[in-house]
Amino acid sequence: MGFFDKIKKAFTGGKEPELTESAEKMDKGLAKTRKSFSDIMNEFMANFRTVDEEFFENLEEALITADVGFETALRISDELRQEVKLKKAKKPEEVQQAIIQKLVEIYEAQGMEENNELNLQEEGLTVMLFVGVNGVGKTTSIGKLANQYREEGKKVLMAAADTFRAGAIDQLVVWGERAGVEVVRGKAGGDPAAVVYDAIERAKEEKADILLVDTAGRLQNKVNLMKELEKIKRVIQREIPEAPHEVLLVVDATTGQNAMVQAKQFKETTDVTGLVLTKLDGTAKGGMVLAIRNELHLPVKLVGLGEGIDDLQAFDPNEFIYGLFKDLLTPTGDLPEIATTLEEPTEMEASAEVEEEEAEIEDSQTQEDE
Ligand SMILES: Nc1nc2c(ncn2[C@@H]2O[C@H](COP(=O)(O)OP(=O)(O)OP(=O)(O)O)[C@@H](O)[C@H]2O)c(=O)[nH]1
Ligand SMILES: [Mg+2]
Repeated sequence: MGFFDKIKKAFTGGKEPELTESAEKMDKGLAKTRKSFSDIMNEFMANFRTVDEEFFENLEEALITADVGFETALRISDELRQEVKLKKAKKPEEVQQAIIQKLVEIYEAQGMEENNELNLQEEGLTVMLFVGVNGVGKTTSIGKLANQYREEGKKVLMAAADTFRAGAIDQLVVWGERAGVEVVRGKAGGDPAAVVYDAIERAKEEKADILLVDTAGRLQNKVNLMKELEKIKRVIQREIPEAPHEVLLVVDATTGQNAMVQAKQFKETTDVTGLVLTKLDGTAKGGMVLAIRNELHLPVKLVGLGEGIDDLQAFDPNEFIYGLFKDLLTPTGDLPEIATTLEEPTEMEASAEVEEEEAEIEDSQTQEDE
């Protein structure tokens, strides 16, 4: 499936109606991130004269500024150097489309095997461990997620295993009240692994569906932090061998490459199963999502789009890419139509659209051949 089709599909074909609402939310939440990405690309394009060596150098620089990652930036400009279509392009819009298309192509290719869904057990307890440095949004994300699952009718428990930072336990308790979810807690300064043990026992007794474990973002030092996480994991595994079902690393998207460095460090020491990317409603540059996939090879599973209880969403790769690039895609005349088609098309409309597109593609191919 081609570039436009894929993005289009996220917004039209084959989805449940309620996802349209989430697409809209993602779209709104990403407004600042999108603007910051578009600004960088627009500034780059404003200096466009011809596709020469300087062009590629500036492109690399712009992409790095947009947080797509160093390797990805180089790869994109290298691949674009080979593109005949780009060399022939005279109009800035054509050049811009070629760049975005390449970004999406690589992103798609790298995501073939990626599973962005949370590993929820159909039977019995699902344990999710949240890790990450201080202030990234672990506790907030847990509170939001607990609320979502509780709303879905699941029995949820939270474990306050950040016993290090003063106030951390109370903060989770406040979220528990908001979400209507019970918090298993111990003493401040106590052993976090003991809290987790208690929480698992309780979850078993109460036949809970989901246990969300909050952990400390900072200890005396990094080694201690990693050791503590290991200990927590061992305690969980002793009780439930196949758990934790998710070890979610929370990173703050506004910190760009710093977040990438943190993720690499955690990945080396802990078996991270996925990422929660928070604060995408802020001025994150969004390109990070490409760097995460292309260079880190960890699936993003959840995104934080605000401080409110409803501002956490499942990560949909297509929705996200559309949300990030849509301002840059309009010049082709191919996408404005999508922007207004947030509603589900009827089956007939959808198939008519596909036929139309196929005809268009054939047309353009015949034209190229001529
Ligand atoms: N705008 C915005 N703010 C967020 C988001 N997620 C978390 N925050 C804010 O980030 C700040 C830190 O969040 P916490 O949940 O306390 O972070 P933490 O990782 O638990 O931090 P420590 O407990 O210190 O390790 C809070 O002010 C949150 O409201 C988000 O998606 N968007
Ligand atoms: Mg916290």
